[in-house]
Amino acid sequence: MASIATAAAAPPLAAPECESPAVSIIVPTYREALNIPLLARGIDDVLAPRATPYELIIVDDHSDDGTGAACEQLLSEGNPVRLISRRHQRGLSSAVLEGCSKARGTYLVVMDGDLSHPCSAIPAMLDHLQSGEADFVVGSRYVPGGSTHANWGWSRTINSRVPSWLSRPLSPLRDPMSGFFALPRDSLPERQLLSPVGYKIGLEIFVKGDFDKPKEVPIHFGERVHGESKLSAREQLRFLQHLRRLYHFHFPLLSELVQFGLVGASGFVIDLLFYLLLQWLVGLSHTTARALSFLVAASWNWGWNRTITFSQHQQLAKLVQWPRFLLTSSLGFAVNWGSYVLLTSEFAFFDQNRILALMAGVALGMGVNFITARLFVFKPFAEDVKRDNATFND
Ligand SMILES: Nc1nc2c(ncn2[C@@H]2O[C@H](COP(=O)(O)OP(=O)(O)OP(=O)(O)O)[C@@H](O)[C@H]2O)c(=O)[nH]1
Ligand SMILES: [Mg+2]
Repeated sequence: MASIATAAAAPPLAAPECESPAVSIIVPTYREALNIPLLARGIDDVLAPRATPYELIIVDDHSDDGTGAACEQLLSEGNPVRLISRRHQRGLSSAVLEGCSKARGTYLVVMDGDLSHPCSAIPAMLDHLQSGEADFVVGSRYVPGGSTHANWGWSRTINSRVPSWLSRPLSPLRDPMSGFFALPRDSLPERQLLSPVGYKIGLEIFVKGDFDKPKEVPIHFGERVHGESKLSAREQLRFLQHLRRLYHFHFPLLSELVQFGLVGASGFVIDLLFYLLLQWLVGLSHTTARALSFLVAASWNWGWNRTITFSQHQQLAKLVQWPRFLLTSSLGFAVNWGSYVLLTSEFAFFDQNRILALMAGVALGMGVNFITARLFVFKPFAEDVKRDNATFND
């Protein structure tokens, strides 16, 4: 549960003089006590000359490094800082959403607390929003004029570039995951639509929101000044899960079809493996081995489709769902095999190019498999069906 300044016994750390700031700057922090004063001064240096009323919201996960004292010090110097200290929750994305929900500004700016995002970009980001030229602005490393720290080695560069490439179909932005972004507060998507999983809350907000004028402002992405990175390998794996969900949100049917195809491809390998092993190791006849390997592969596919492809669909009891999936898979296999026989016997072209007939059979079989699995085995919830129809009608 969040509370304002619960960590300190001192008076609440909220800037009282700034009742309705134009801008709320939200900074998630964990053990950034040494960086916070530098960041606060950097922000003030760019916003004070413009006379922009703002509040700086630090959402801290109960750091034990003097973050509370650093904020108190800033407050005593007249800095419009508010500290939200969370005791029972951790996570960068949920911290950002917590900050957004407490923000009072017309515009929100989200940035890291480790000084890797340059405060000097904030005025340009706000100008784009205020002029109405943009409805979502990102501080970007990957547009002309943007850059990263010269010491970034190849692994850091890959760690940053690959996620950007993987997210390309989801947004027109080159660097939606820089962690530095700004938007009007009233265009923040509904809280229940957002899942604060992983590190990439900017991408989550952009994909789930209704933004049609995104813009990128070039930034130099610096090195953190004090403290350690909290971005672990586990977070990076979690990003892949997050990406899968976002693809599902953005391209519901296509993403299921691709996952179904990938599971099917892995099932093909299992099928082949068991077909050979059951003959070599167990000594079964090739026909029995074929039937059993199909059973194993279809069960494999069922398991992965249940856990991954259709994880967001209605889940029947396993003992009901498994035989149903075997049935629909058998139908898919019959269509696959039947169309191969039909094409090669009825069309000279396919008889001369049997691999093409095989591929056409696989595609048709998979199509039938997918449709029947979705209709009879992994039924979508009613609201997903409505959304699919809307996608088709678009
Ligand atoms: N509230 C909160 N903030 C966090 C948490 N994890 C990271 N942060 C903050 O989120 C910002 C980004 O975290 P970093 O550790 O710098 O992650 P990064 O910028 O992706 O990784 P580096 O490039 O290694 O710096 C920093 O201000 C962190 O203090 C968390 O669990 N809770
Ligand atoms: Mg950082």
